[in-house]
Amino acid sequence: MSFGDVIVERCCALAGVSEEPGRLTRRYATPAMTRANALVGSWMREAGMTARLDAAGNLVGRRPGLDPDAGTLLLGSHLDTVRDAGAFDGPLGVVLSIALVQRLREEGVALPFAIDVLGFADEEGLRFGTAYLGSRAVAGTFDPALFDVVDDDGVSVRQALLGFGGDPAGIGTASRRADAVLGYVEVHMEQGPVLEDRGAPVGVVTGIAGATRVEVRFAGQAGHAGTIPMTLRRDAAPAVAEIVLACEELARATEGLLATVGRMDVRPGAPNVVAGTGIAFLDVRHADDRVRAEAVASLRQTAEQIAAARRLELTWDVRLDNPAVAVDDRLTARLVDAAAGRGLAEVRLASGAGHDGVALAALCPIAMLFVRCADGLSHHPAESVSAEDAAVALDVLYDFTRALGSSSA
Ligand code: HGY
Ligand code: MN
Ligand code: MN
Repeated sequence: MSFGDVIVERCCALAGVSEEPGRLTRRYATPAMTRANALVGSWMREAGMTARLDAAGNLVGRRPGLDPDAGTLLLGSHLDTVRDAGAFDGPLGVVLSIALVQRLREEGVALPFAIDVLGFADEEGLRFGTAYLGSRAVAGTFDPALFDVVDDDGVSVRQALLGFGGDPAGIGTASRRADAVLGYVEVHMEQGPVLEDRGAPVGVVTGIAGATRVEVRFAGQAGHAGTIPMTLRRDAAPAVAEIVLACEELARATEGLLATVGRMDVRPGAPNVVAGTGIAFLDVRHADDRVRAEAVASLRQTAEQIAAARRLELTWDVRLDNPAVAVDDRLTARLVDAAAGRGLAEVRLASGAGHDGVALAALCPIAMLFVRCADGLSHHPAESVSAEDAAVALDVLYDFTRALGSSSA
């Protein structure tokens, strides 16, 4: 079986490891993640790596280098998923990096530096509304206040991590020293239509857009739907509807702005009860941080006006606020050279999606290689990457790594 076939087959096998029957959902520090780490860890060991869980719950596979002072190249991506996810968003980068190590071993390639393949534990932030819990720990930027954030069941990050076999008190041990890391290179499906449109199997990423996520909560008064006159209500449900539409309206009117409410909730959640609580989760993105910040400020003002007009209390809880992140020129040039060496046309593109590289950029130089995906579809069970394109991406990463090895020998 070709490496491309193995990569796709393993991503599909991993997609069967879910916390929900009939669809793929795998959240941070859950039993499904434990099962996923066990499966991916076995593939790491098959490739001759050691595999361990770090204090933050990331899976870490290691291939030592010849020279202990030559540092470590970090590869990988995330193993957690969104709800009702596809098989490739995250796992492709982890499984492909393991295939690289396997191929280096089979071809007897010795490198001065070590390679760590990281299976990050929380890129999507589905369970706690944050993101990058695992990669922030590796970068040394984990905010201890996050330990007290709770999920929908009232379980805190700290409790979840302890139950998962992590070590909240020792979270610092997951961080890397900047002078011991050569850089972080992530292979990821494009999650968009550009490569398919350009007829290119892979493309090199020029930068990652900034993103803000906010939990907007309106608090009013629950009550009987049949007895409370409309003029006396403090109904939180229409407030949620208004902020959702305000989001869409602002994004439609602002060039390049993407604003999404992918999750909303009204409580207590009974058809004959006026909602006392209304929650909307905003996701706001733009390539220019200034435009994104202005949009978030404008939406906050709108939420305040909605709350005042409806005599509701507003809570504006920013769960994530990441600036746009630049990729490293040198590492990126090496990826471009490796692709050119395979006769591939040079395609560069920006990433509207966030990635663990956003967190790792605080630690070390980062670069990303995108792989074409069918119909640009992602965050959807039908997302797919072909074995042929996975094989091309592996060739590029293989040449990149060997060239890095010979230049740092
Ligand atoms: O939401 C994102 O951009 C990424 O998929 N976590
Ligand atoms: Mn994703
Ligand atoms: Mn991803």
